Amino acid sequence: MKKRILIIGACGQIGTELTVYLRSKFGKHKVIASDIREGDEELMKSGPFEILDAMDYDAVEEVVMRHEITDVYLMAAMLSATAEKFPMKGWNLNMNSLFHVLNLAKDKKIEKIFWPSSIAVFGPTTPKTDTPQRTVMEPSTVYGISKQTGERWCEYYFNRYGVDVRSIRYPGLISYKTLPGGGTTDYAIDIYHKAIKHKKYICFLNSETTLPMMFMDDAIRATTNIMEAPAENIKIRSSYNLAAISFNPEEITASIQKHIPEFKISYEPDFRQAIADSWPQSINDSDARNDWGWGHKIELDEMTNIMLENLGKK
Ligand code: AKB
Repeated sequence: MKKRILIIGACGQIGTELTVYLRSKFGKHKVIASDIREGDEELMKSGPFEILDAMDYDAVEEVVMRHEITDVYLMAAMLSATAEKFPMKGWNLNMNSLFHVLNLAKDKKIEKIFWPSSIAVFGPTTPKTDTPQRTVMEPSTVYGISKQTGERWCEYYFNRYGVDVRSIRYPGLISYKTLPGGGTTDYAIDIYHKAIKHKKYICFLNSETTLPMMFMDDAIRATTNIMEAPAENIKIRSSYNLAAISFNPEEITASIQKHIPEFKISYEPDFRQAIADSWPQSINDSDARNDWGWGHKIELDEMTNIMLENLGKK
């Protein structure tokens, strides 16, 4: 098989697990991991790795040509909370890296792109529940603006140049292998770490902040399924809504207390509350389900079992 994959941002929360999964599926030498710095030992030992700055077009092109890459997964991004602190850095990273891979595909140097969008494309004027695929989108964060703009460019490059770009709007992703960095949904990971270590957690969102979330295994399955689906099934070339579970801090606490009854949560909302309040509570993902057979598997309590069991071992 000719397929050769480059993962840009392979040491991040999604990239780490995506790299391991794709290497197990296609063989370790077919999957080149890259990031601006080295990742954990397991990832570094698992196959070829390149130090690569996603903002440097020449460097990305050189790695693509040298390794005869066909598919790029562009996982490097600055997430919502960090991008509010560094707006121009967030914008530049999120947009420039996308243009680099879109232009490589336009010039036929690669064949296929995966680019992650987010529920952050929605804003305060979007319907909050069962948010449709097509609806009002007025994102109020730098990250959301960059993701919505990116979606427009993906669709444009598909329509104008035939670029095979595929994308999903990730909800908050929960995993135990690699920590996330700088997101608003990160509390839903930190809470498990603190429950095990200290039996208490101070949450930066209030108790009623319901957000769409997903366990990482489901997210990896969605990512690889959309990339492997026949091109004609991918009818949306901006980005697909994707849903699994929705919960608030009170509900995840109750789920943890089934295992750790003495666990306590308290609330000290900070600037991330406004970001969370601007996002939907639940997502309608019927297009993804109909077009390429998406369906989530892991519910809240099962996720809690997996998280506590695996973090408890560390
Ligand atoms: C964030 O919180 O910024 C991300 C996201 C929802 O895209 N996890």
